[in-house]
Amino acid sequence: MAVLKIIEYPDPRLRIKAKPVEAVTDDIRQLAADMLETMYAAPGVGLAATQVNVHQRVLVVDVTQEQDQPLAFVNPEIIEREGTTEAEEGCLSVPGIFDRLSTRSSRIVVRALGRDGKPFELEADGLLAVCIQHEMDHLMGKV
Ligand code: K1U
Ligand code: ZN
Repeated sequence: MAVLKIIEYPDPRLRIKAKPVEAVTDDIRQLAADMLETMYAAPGVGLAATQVNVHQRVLVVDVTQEQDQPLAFVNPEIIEREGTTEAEEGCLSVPGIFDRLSTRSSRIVVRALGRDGKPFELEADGLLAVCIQHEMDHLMGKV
């Protein structure tokens, strides 16, 4: 595994819209593993492929204090959303700012492919829901 370089605002590559992954190959699995290592090293609770200058729809999150529940999402889409929440957010691509306020859906259901290439759905709320929405913004080229 490897710790990758996280690109920082105002790098224009953060504005590139990621493309769907065509197949979950060993390269994609390696990318997800490297992204998790990069996220833990930062430290952070999420990371989008865009932030390591890979413009494919892959994101990773782990919001546990123990850092023992890594999740990887390939081609994520939000298929249900409910409620709103005011969230304090940080961004590893905007170092030094950890309290930007945003309005997010408070509960979401995400559909994605896992590292095994199989589809799964995950219901999320709290920090996990906020973090997934933040990473999906990165994949759309939003900072
Ligand atoms: O995508 C990113 O820039 C990562 C970002 C994700 C995020 C955090 C909080 C709310 C929404 C999205 C971060 O991980 S910032 C760092 C952070 O939150 C953190 C750092 C150390 C310990 C715990 C959290
Ligand atoms: Zn961010």
